[in-house]
Amino acid sequence: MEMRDTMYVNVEKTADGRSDSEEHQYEDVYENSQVNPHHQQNTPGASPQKTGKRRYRLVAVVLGLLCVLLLTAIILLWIQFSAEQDHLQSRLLNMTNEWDELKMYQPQTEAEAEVFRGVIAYLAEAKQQGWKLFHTSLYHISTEEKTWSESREDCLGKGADLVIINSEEEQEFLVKTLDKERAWIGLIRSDSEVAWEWVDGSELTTNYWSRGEPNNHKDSEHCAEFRGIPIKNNWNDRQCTITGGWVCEKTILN
Ligand code: MMA
Ligand code: CA
Repeated sequence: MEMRDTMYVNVEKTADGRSDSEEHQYEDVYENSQVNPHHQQNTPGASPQKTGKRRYRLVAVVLGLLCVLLLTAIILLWIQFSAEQDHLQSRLLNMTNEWDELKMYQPQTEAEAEVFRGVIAYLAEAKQQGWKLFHTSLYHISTEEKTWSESREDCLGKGADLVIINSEEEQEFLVKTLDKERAWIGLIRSDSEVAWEWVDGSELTTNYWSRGEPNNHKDSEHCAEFRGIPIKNNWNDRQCTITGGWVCEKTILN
């Protein structure tokens, strides 16, 4: 008897506890319903009972191997999944406040988890390129100096536009982020007689002009900037053709 057979028989007898006579009953039933008439020719000299037993064992061994394979696959997938989770976790932990909030988000379905993974990947990439996340927007502070129009061109080229300030929180975030740096914002008027307008065409409602601004100095100031003073009301109107830093903004929604 082969080693494999020995092992199998031992397992069979201890694991399912069936008596020897019961075992033979099963084998007889199996033997009688046998559909392959050539089977016995494959094992000349073997008794019909022995042949049936072998086939029965073969089926059991194959099923056993399949179980082992399946279990291995499940374990491997599980290991891979937890490694991915750990990676995401550690990556998110390195990020700032906004990211701390984001990582608390618990996707409810697999489809949602998929979208969440996409968002995380997109934001991680943006962060590497110097974008800062605040609420649902990404902000990019220039390292060069350009005129207002050139600045806007740069933002459009980045899939963004010059920043539009819609809330006090956003203004405070930008004041804090820019600190003493001057920077163009997406606020302009085509001439001295018309109202200020944001780059998306919306009218200016809440403003954060510095005291005494906009003064349209020398009747030539039609573009708005953060004037480089870290206080809440720090906008100034300035000549559009002067060069300065700028802030781009793009939404993460869509
Ligand atoms: C002053 C003030 C501003 C004006 C700039 C132009 C330094 O600030 O008059 O309103 O826009 O000068 O340089
Ligand atoms: Ca001014």
